[in-house]
Amino acid sequence: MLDKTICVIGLGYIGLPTASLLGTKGFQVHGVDVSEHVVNTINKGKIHIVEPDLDIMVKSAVNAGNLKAGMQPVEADIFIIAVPTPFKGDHEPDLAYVESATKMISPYVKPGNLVILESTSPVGTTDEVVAKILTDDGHDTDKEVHVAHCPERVLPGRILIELVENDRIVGGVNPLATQKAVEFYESFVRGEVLSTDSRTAEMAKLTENSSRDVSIAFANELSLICDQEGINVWELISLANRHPRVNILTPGPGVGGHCIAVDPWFIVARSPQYAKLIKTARLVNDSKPQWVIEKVKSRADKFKRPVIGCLGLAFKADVDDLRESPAVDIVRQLIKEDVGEVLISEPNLEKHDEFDLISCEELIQRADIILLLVDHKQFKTIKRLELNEKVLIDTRGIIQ
Ligand code: SAJ
Repeated sequence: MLDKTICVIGLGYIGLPTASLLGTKGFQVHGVDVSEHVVNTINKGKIHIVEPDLDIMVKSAVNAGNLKAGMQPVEADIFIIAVPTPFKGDHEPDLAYVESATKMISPYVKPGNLVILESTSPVGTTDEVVAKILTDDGHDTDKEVHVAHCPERVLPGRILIELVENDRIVGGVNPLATQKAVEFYESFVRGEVLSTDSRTAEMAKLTENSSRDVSIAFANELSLICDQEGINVWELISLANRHPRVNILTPGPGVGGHCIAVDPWFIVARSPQYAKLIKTARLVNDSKPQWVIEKVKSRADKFKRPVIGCLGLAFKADVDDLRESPAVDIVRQLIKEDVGEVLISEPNLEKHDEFDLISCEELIQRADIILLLVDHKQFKTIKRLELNEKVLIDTRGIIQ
Protein backbone atom coordinates (compact mmCIF):
# COMPACT_ATOMS: atom_id res chain seq x y z
CA MET A 1 0.00 0.00 0.00
CA LEU A 2 2.84 2.43 0.87
CA ASP A 3 3.97 2.50 -2.75
CA LYS A 4 0.69 4.25 -3.64
CA THR A 5 0.69 7.89 -4.63
CA ILE A 6 -1.93 10.19 -3.17
CA CYS A 7 -3.36 13.50 -4.31
CA VAL A 8 -5.18 15.50 -1.60
CA ILE A 9 -7.46 18.32 -2.76
CA GLY A 10 -7.86 21.07 -0.17
CA LEU A 11 -5.07 21.76 2.34
CA GLY A 12 -7.13 23.15 5.20
CA TYR A 13 -7.90 21.87 8.67
CA ILE A 14 -8.50 18.31 7.42
CA GLY A 15 -6.59 18.09 4.14
CA LEU A 16 -3.25 19.30 5.50
CA PRO A 17 -3.14 17.06 8.60
CA THR A 18 -4.22 14.10 6.43
CA ALA A 19 -1.67 14.86 3.68
CA SER A 20 1.21 15.31 6.14
CA LEU A 21 0.27 12.24 8.17
CA LEU A 22 0.22 10.12 4.99
CA GLY A 23 3.55 11.71 3.99
CA THR A 24 5.17 10.69 7.28
CA LYS A 25 3.78 7.15 6.87
CA GLY A 26 5.76 6.84 3.64
CA PHE A 27 3.13 7.59 0.97
CA GLN A 28 4.08 10.02 -1.82
CA VAL A 29 1.60 12.85 -1.35
CA HIS A 30 0.79 15.78 -3.62
CA GLY A 31 -1.44 18.37 -1.96
CA VAL A 32 -3.52 20.86 -3.92
CA ASP A 33 -4.90 24.18 -2.77
CA VAL A 34 -6.38 27.18 -4.58
CA SER A 35 -4.35 29.55 -2.41
CA GLU A 36 -0.82 30.29 -3.65
CA HIS A 37 0.10 31.45 -0.15
CA VAL A 38 -0.96 28.10 1.34
CA VAL A 39 0.96 26.16 -1.31
CA ASN A 40 4.16 28.22 -0.82
CA THR A 41 3.93 28.01 2.97
CA ILE A 42 3.63 24.22 2.91
CA ASN A 43 6.43 23.78 0.40
CA LYS A 44 8.68 25.64 2.84
CA GLY A 45 7.73 23.02 5.46
CA LYS A 46 5.61 25.56 7.33
CA ILE A 47 1.90 25.74 8.22
CA HIS A 48 -0.87 28.32 7.85
CA ILE A 49 -3.16 27.05 10.64
CA VAL A 50 -2.72 26.35 14.34
CA GLU A 51 -3.03 22.72 15.37
CA PRO A 52 -0.90 20.92 17.96
CA ASP A 53 2.13 19.14 16.40
CA LEU A 54 1.02 19.88 12.82
CA ASP A 55 4.12 22.03 12.26
CA ILE A 56 6.42 19.09 13.13
CA MET A 57 4.40 16.68 10.97
CA VAL A 58 4.40 18.96 7.89
CA LYS A 59 8.07 19.78 8.26
CA SER A 60 9.09 16.14 8.47
CA ALA A 61 6.85 15.07 5.53
CA VAL A 62 8.18 17.93 3.35
CA ASN A 63 11.82 17.38 4.39
CA ALA A 64 11.50 13.65 3.64
CA GLY A 65 10.36 14.60 0.12
CA ASN A 66 7.01 12.86 0.68
CA LEU A 67 4.78 15.95 0.66
CA LYS A 68 4.65 18.57 -2.06
CA ALA A 69 1.98 21.17 -2.62
CA GLY A 70 0.78 22.70 -5.86
CA MET A 71 -2.17 24.50 -7.37
CA GLN A 72 -3.03 21.72 -9.82
CA PRO A 73 -3.60 17.99 -9.25
CA VAL A 74 -1.26 15.32 -10.55
CA GLU A 75 -1.92 11.71 -11.52
CA ALA A 76 -2.14 9.47 -8.44
CA ASP A 77 -3.48 6.14 -7.24
CA ILE A 78 -5.73 7.69 -4.62
CA PHE A 79 -7.49 11.06 -4.66
CA ILE A 80 -8.81 12.51 -1.41
CA ILE A 81 -11.21 15.44 -1.57
CA ALA A 82 -11.16 17.50 1.65
CA VAL A 83 -12.73 20.80 0.65
CA PRO A 84 -15.22 22.94 2.59
CA THR A 85 -18.96 22.23 2.37
CA PRO A 86 -20.60 25.41 3.70
CA PHE A 87 -24.25 26.35 3.43
CA LYS A 88 -25.80 29.20 1.52
CA GLY A 89 -27.83 32.06 3.04
CA ASP A 90 -30.97 29.91 3.15
CA HIS A 91 -29.18 27.06 4.98
CA GLU A 92 -29.12 24.98 1.79
CA PRO A 93 -25.85 23.05 1.33
CA ASP A 94 -23.31 24.64 -1.00
CA LEU A 95 -21.54 21.86 -2.88
CA ALA A 96 -19.65 24.13 -5.28
CA TYR A 97 -16.22 23.21 -3.83
CA VAL A 98 -16.94 19.47 -4.05
CA GLU A 99 -18.06 19.92 -7.64
CA SER A 100 -15.04 21.97 -8.66
CA ALA A 101 -12.62 19.62 -6.85
CA THR A 102 -14.13 16.63 -8.69
CA LYS A 103 -13.95 18.41 -12.04
CA MET A 104 -10.36 19.39 -11.24
CA ILE A 105 -9.20 15.81 -10.62
CA SER A 106 -11.27 14.19 -13.38
CA PRO A 107 -8.65 14.66 -16.16
CA TYR A 108 -6.05 12.97 -13.93
CA VAL A 109 -8.17 9.99 -12.86
CA LYS A 110 -7.33 6.60 -14.41
CA PRO A 111 -8.82 3.10 -14.20
CA GLY A 112 -7.91 1.45 -10.89
CA ASN A 113 -7.92 4.75 -8.98
CA LEU A 114 -9.71 5.31 -5.69
CA VAL A 115 -11.53 8.64 -5.23
CA ILE A 116 -12.49 9.44 -1.62
CA LEU A 117 -14.72 12.27 -0.50
CA GLU A 118 -13.81 13.22 3.09
CA SER A 119 -15.74 16.50 3.20
CA THR A 120 -18.87 16.35 5.36
CA SER A 121 -21.67 16.12 2.83
CA PRO A 122 -25.43 15.84 2.51
CA VAL A 123 -26.77 12.33 1.89
CA GLY A 124 -26.30 11.40 -1.77
CA THR A 125 -23.31 13.66 -2.55
CA THR A 126 -20.72 10.90 -3.10
CA ASP A 127 -22.94 9.14 -5.60
CA GLU A 128 -24.96 11.96 -7.14
CA VAL A 129 -22.23 14.59 -7.33
CA VAL A 130 -18.73 13.02 -7.24
CA ALA A 131 -19.43 9.71 -9.00
CA LYS A 132 -21.85 11.40 -11.40
CA ILE A 133 -19.33 14.04 -12.53
CA LEU A 134 -16.69 11.35 -13.07
CA THR A 135 -19.19 9.14 -14.93
CA ASP A 136 -20.29 12.04 -17.12
CA ASP A 137 -16.61 12.58 -17.95
CA GLY A 138 -16.43 8.99 -19.26
CA HIS A 139 -15.01 7.19 -16.19
CA ASP A 140 -16.47 3.79 -15.33
CA THR A 141 -17.39 4.30 -11.65
CA ASP A 142 -19.08 0.88 -11.48
CA LYS A 143 -15.96 -1.19 -12.00
CA GLU A 144 -12.84 0.82 -12.79
CA VAL A 145 -12.82 3.98 -10.71
CA HIS A 146 -13.73 3.38 -7.08
CA VAL A 147 -15.64 6.20 -5.39
CA ALA A 148 -16.23 6.23 -1.63
CA HIS A 149 -17.07 8.49 1.26
CA CYS A 150 -15.04 8.44 4.44
CA PRO A 151 -16.11 11.33 6.62
CA GLU A 152 -13.44 12.98 8.72
CA ARG A 153 -14.38 12.89 12.41
CA VAL A 154 -11.39 14.52 14.07
CA LEU A 155 -11.69 17.13 16.78
CA PRO A 156 -9.80 20.38 16.14
CA GLY A 157 -7.08 20.56 18.76
CA ARG A 158 -6.62 16.75 18.65
CA ILE A 159 -6.56 16.23 14.89
CA LEU A 160 -3.29 14.34 14.55
CA ILE A 161 -4.15 11.93 17.38
CA GLU A 162 -7.72 11.34 16.23
CA LEU A 163 -6.76 10.86 12.55
CA VAL A 164 -5.00 7.68 13.60
CA GLU A 165 -6.88 6.59 16.73
CA ASN A 166 -10.54 7.17 15.76
CA ASP A 167 -12.67 4.49 14.17
CA ARG A 168 -13.47 5.37 10.56
CA ILE A 169 -16.69 4.83 8.65
CA VAL A 170 -16.15 3.96 5.00
CA GLY A 171 -18.95 3.74 2.45
CA GLY A 172 -18.44 3.17 -1.24
CA VAL A 173 -20.93 3.79 -4.02
CA ASN A 174 -20.72 0.01 -4.51
CA PRO A 175 -19.22 -2.89 -2.49
CA LEU A 176 -16.00 -2.95 -4.54
CA ALA A 177 -15.39 0.76 -3.87
CA THR A 178 -16.06 0.17 -0.15
CA GLN A 179 -13.55 -2.65 -0.07
CA LYS A 180 -10.83 -0.61 -1.84
CA ALA A 181 -11.33 2.34 0.51
CA VAL A 182 -11.34 0.11 3.61
CA GLU A 183 -7.99 -1.40 2.53
CA PHE A 184 -6.53 2.09 2.21
CA TYR A 185 -7.69 3.35 5.64
CA GLU A 186 -6.66 0.12 7.34
CA SER A 187 -3.10 0.80 6.16
CA PHE A 188 -2.70 3.82 8.46
CA VAL A 189 -5.62 3.96 10.95
CA ARG A 190 -5.25 2.26 14.35
CA GLY A 191 -8.98 2.58 15.10
CA GLU A 192 -11.44 0.15 13.54
CA VAL A 193 -12.46 0.76 9.92
CA LEU A 194 -16.19 0.13 9.61
CA SER A 195 -17.74 -0.48 6.22
CA THR A 196 -21.14 0.57 4.94
CA ASP A 197 -22.56 2.27 1.84
CA SER A 198 -21.87 5.87 0.91
CA ARG A 199 -25.29 7.24 1.92
CA THR A 200 -25.15 5.70 5.40
CA ALA A 201 -21.58 6.99 5.83
CA GLU A 202 -22.73 10.50 4.88
CA MET A 203 -25.68 10.33 7.28
CA ALA A 204 -23.52 8.90 10.09
CA LYS A 205 -21.31 11.96 10.06
CA LEU A 206 -24.26 14.36 10.00
CA THR A 207 -25.87 12.38 12.82
CA GLU A 208 -22.79 12.61 15.06
CA ASN A 209 -22.61 16.37 14.80
CA SER A 210 -26.37 16.84 15.07
CA SER A 211 -26.41 14.71 18.20
CA ARG A 212 -23.79 16.98 19.76
CA ASP A 213 -25.64 20.10 18.62
CA VAL A 214 -28.89 18.92 20.20
CA SER A 215 -27.07 18.11 23.47
CA ILE A 216 -25.38 21.53 23.55
CA ALA A 217 -28.72 23.21 22.81
CA PHE A 218 -30.16 21.50 25.89
CA ALA A 219 -27.31 22.92 27.99
CA ASN A 220 -27.73 26.38 26.44
CA GLU A 221 -31.47 26.33 27.05
CA LEU A 222 -30.83 25.37 30.69
CA SER A 223 -28.44 28.32 31.00
CA LEU A 224 -31.22 30.76 30.08
CA ILE A 225 -33.70 29.13 32.46
CA CYS A 226 -31.14 29.12 35.29
CA ASP A 227 -30.23 32.75 34.68
CA GLN A 228 -33.88 33.65 35.06
CA GLU A 229 -34.15 31.55 38.22
CA GLY A 230 -30.93 32.86 39.78
CA ILE A 231 -29.33 29.39 39.70
CA ASN A 232 -25.68 28.74 38.76
CA VAL A 233 -26.10 26.53 35.70
CA TRP A 234 -22.62 24.99 35.95
CA GLU A 235 -23.21 23.90 39.54
CA LEU A 236 -26.62 22.60 38.51
CA ILE A 237 -25.19 20.56 35.63
CA SER A 238 -22.38 19.12 37.73
CA LEU A 239 -24.97 17.99 40.28
CA ALA A 240 -27.37 16.54 37.69
CA ASN A 241 -24.45 14.76 36.00
CA ARG A 242 -23.85 12.79 39.20
CA HIS A 243 -26.87 10.74 38.11
CA PRO A 244 -25.46 7.59 36.49
CA ARG A 245 -27.44 8.04 33.27
CA VAL A 246 -27.29 11.83 32.83
CA ASN A 247 -24.49 13.54 30.92
CA ILE A 248 -25.33 17.15 30.13
CA LEU A 249 -22.85 19.13 28.07
CA THR A 250 -21.63 22.65 28.81
CA PRO A 251 -23.39 25.92 27.97
CA GLY A 252 -21.44 28.59 26.15
CA PRO A 253 -21.91 31.78 24.11
CA GLY A 254 -23.24 29.73 21.17
CA VAL A 255 -22.00 26.96 18.92
CA GLY A 256 -19.28 27.74 16.41
CA GLY A 257 -16.87 26.05 14.04
CA HIS A 258 -17.41 24.81 10.58
CA CYS A 259 -18.98 21.51 11.63
CA ILE A 260 -21.58 21.44 14.38
CA ALA A 261 -23.08 24.81 13.45
CA VAL A 262 -23.39 23.72 9.81
CA ASP A 263 -23.92 19.98 9.39
CA PRO A 264 -27.35 19.67 11.04
CA TRP A 265 -28.71 21.99 8.36
CA PHE A 266 -27.76 19.36 5.75
CA ILE A 267 -30.28 17.02 7.38
CA VAL A 268 -32.89 19.76 7.80
CA ALA A 269 -32.53 20.77 4.13
CA ARG A 270 -33.42 17.26 2.91
CA SER A 271 -36.00 16.29 5.53
CA PRO A 272 -37.63 19.53 6.77
CA GLN A 273 -40.88 17.77 7.66
CA TYR A 274 -39.15 15.39 10.11
CA ALA A 275 -36.03 17.18 11.37
CA LYS A 276 -37.89 19.31 13.90
CA LEU A 277 -35.74 18.71 16.96
CA ILE A 278 -32.54 19.10 14.94
CA LYS A 279 -33.75 22.41 13.51
CA THR A 280 -34.91 23.73 16.90
CA ALA A 281 -31.53 22.87 18.44
CA ARG A 282 -29.82 24.87 15.70
CA LEU A 283 -32.10 27.84 16.37
CA VAL A 284 -31.54 27.61 20.16
CA ASN A 285 -27.76 27.56 19.72
CA ASP A 286 -27.81 30.30 17.09
CA SER A 287 -29.83 32.58 19.38
CA LYS A 288 -27.40 32.36 22.28
CA PRO A 289 -24.97 35.08 21.03
CA GLN A 290 -27.81 37.60 20.95
CA TRP A 291 -28.73 36.66 24.53
CA VAL A 292 -25.11 37.32 25.56
CA ILE A 293 -25.19 40.71 23.82
CA GLU A 294 -28.37 41.64 25.69
CA LYS A 295 -26.73 40.56 28.96
CA VAL A 296 -23.76 42.85 28.31
CA LYS A 297 -26.07 45.73 27.43
CA SER A 298 -28.06 45.27 30.62
CA ARG A 299 -24.85 45.38 32.70
CA ALA A 300 -23.46 48.30 30.66
CA ASP A 301 -26.38 50.52 31.70
CA LYS A 302 -24.79 51.57 34.98
CA PHE A 303 -21.72 52.98 33.20
CA LYS A 304 -21.54 56.15 31.13
CA ARG A 305 -19.41 54.45 28.50
CA PRO A 306 -18.02 51.16 29.80
CA VAL A 307 -14.79 49.56 28.68
CA ILE A 308 -15.82 46.03 27.69
CA GLY A 309 -12.98 43.53 27.69
CA CYS A 310 -13.72 40.48 25.52
CA LEU A 311 -11.62 37.41 26.29
CA GLY A 312 -11.31 35.14 23.25
CA LEU A 313 -12.38 35.19 19.62
CA ALA A 314 -11.89 31.55 18.59
CA PHE A 315 -14.88 29.24 18.23
CA LYS A 316 -13.62 27.06 21.07
CA ALA A 317 -10.78 26.57 23.52
CA ASP A 318 -7.12 26.50 22.51
CA VAL A 319 -7.51 26.85 18.73
CA ASP A 320 -6.98 29.86 16.46
CA ASP A 321 -9.98 28.95 14.29
CA LEU A 322 -12.54 31.77 14.03
CA ARG A 323 -14.95 30.06 11.63
CA GLU A 324 -18.59 30.61 12.62
CA SER A 325 -17.30 31.78 16.00
CA PRO A 326 -20.05 33.15 18.26
CA ALA A 327 -17.36 35.21 20.02
CA VAL A 328 -16.61 37.09 16.78
CA ASP A 329 -20.31 37.79 16.18
CA ILE A 330 -20.74 39.08 19.73
CA VAL A 331 -17.65 41.32 19.59
CA ARG A 332 -18.62 42.68 16.17
CA GLN A 333 -22.14 43.48 17.33
CA LEU A 334 -20.97 45.19 20.55
CA ILE A 335 -18.71 47.41 18.44
CA LYS A 336 -21.42 48.07 15.84
CA GLU A 337 -23.97 49.07 18.47
CA ASP A 338 -21.32 51.11 20.30
CA VAL A 339 -22.24 49.54 23.64
CA GLY A 340 -18.89 50.81 24.98
CA GLU A 341 -15.19 50.78 24.20
CA VAL A 342 -14.44 47.19 23.21
CA LEU A 343 -11.06 45.59 24.03
CA ILE A 344 -10.16 42.14 22.72
CA SER A 345 -7.63 39.52 23.70
CA GLU A 346 -7.08 36.34 21.70
CA PRO A 347 -3.88 34.56 22.82
CA ASN A 348 -3.90 32.19 19.82
CA LEU A 349 -3.64 34.96 17.24
CA GLU A 350 -0.81 37.44 16.72
CA LYS A 351 -3.00 39.87 14.82
CA HIS A 352 -6.43 40.17 13.24
CA ASP A 353 -7.47 42.10 10.11
CA GLU A 354 -10.58 43.59 11.70
CA PHE A 355 -9.83 43.87 15.43
CA ASP A 356 -6.91 45.23 17.46
CA LEU A 357 -5.72 42.61 19.93
CA ILE A 358 -4.18 43.29 23.32
CA SER A 359 -2.80 41.10 26.09
CA CYS A 360 -5.09 39.48 28.63
CA GLU A 361 -3.32 41.37 31.46
CA GLU A 362 -3.84 44.78 29.84
CA LEU A 363 -7.46 43.94 29.08
CA ILE A 364 -8.21 42.93 32.67
CA GLN A 365 -6.57 46.07 33.96
CA ARG A 366 -8.48 48.44 31.66
CA ALA A 367 -11.94 46.86 31.41
CA ASP A 368 -15.03 47.72 33.47
CA ILE A 369 -16.91 44.70 32.15
CA ILE A 370 -15.06 41.46 31.48
CA LEU A 371 -16.82 39.24 29.00
CA LEU A 372 -15.28 35.79 28.88
CA LEU A 373 -16.14 34.17 25.55
CA VAL A 374 -13.69 31.31 25.12
CA ASP A 375 -12.33 28.87 27.71
CA HIS A 376 -8.70 29.13 26.52
CA LYS A 377 -6.16 27.70 28.95
CA GLN A 378 -4.62 31.18 29.37
CA PHE A 379 -7.91 32.45 30.84
CA LYS A 380 -8.48 29.56 33.23
CA THR A 381 -6.01 30.98 35.76
CA ILE A 382 -7.97 34.23 36.14
CA LYS A 383 -9.42 34.44 39.66
CA ARG A 384 -12.69 36.18 40.46
CA LEU A 385 -11.05 37.90 43.44
CA GLU A 386 -8.40 39.50 41.20
CA LEU A 387 -11.13 41.24 39.21
CA ASN A 388 -12.17 43.34 42.23
CA GLU A 389 -15.31 45.32 41.52
CA LYS A 390 -15.35 44.70 37.77
CA VAL A 391 -18.46 43.21 36.21
CA LEU A 392 -17.82 39.63 35.04
CA ILE A 393 -19.92 37.88 32.41
CA ASP A 394 -18.45 34.42 32.14
CA THR A 395 -20.21 32.62 29.27
CA ARG A 396 -18.15 29.45 29.83
CA GLY A 397 -18.34 29.20 33.60
CA ILE A 398 -14.56 28.87 34.11
CA ILE A 399 -13.72 31.75 36.43
CA GLN A 400 -13.94 30.80 40.12
N1 SAJ B 1 -19.51 23.55 22.69
C1 SAJ B 1 -20.29 23.99 23.74
N2 SAJ B 1 -20.52 23.13 24.77
C2 SAJ B 1 -20.01 21.87 24.80
C3 SAJ B 1 -19.23 21.42 23.73
C4 SAJ B 1 -19.00 22.29 22.69
O1 SAJ B 1 -20.76 25.13 23.75
O2 SAJ B 1 -20.26 21.16 25.78
C5 SAJ B 1 -19.26 24.44 21.55
C6 SAJ B 1 -17.79 24.76 21.33
O3 SAJ B 1 -17.38 25.83 22.14
C7 SAJ B 1 -17.78 25.09 19.87
C8 SAJ B 1 -18.82 24.14 19.29
O4 SAJ B 1 -19.63 23.76 20.38
O5 SAJ B 1 -18.18 26.43 19.64
C9 SAJ B 1 -18.27 22.92 18.61
O6 SAJ B 1 -17.17 22.42 19.33
P1 SAJ B 1 -16.88 20.86 19.52
O7 SAJ B 1 -15.61 20.73 20.29
O8 SAJ B 1 -18.06 20.19 20.09
O9 SAJ B 1 -16.76 20.29 18.07
P2 SAJ B 1 -15.92 20.70 16.76
O10 SAJ B 1 -16.79 21.52 15.90
O11 SAJ B 1 -14.58 21.22 17.08
O12 SAJ B 1 -15.70 19.24 16.13
C10 SAJ B 1 -16.84 18.44 15.85
C11 SAJ B 1 -16.59 17.03 16.43
N3 SAJ B 1 -17.82 16.27 16.38
C12 SAJ B 1 -18.30 15.65 17.46
O13 SAJ B 1 -17.77 15.70 18.55
C13 SAJ B 1 -19.54 14.84 17.27
C14 SAJ B 1 -15.50 16.34 15.62
O14 SAJ B 1 -15.34 15.01 16.04
C15 SAJ B 1 -15.84 16.39 14.12
O15 SAJ B 1 -14.83 15.78 13.35
C16 SAJ B 1 -15.94 17.85 13.73
O16 SAJ B 1 -17.02 18.42 14.45
C17 SAJ B 1 -16.17 17.94 12.23
O17 SAJ B 1 -15.20 18.19 11.50
O18 SAJ B 1 -17.30 17.71 11.78
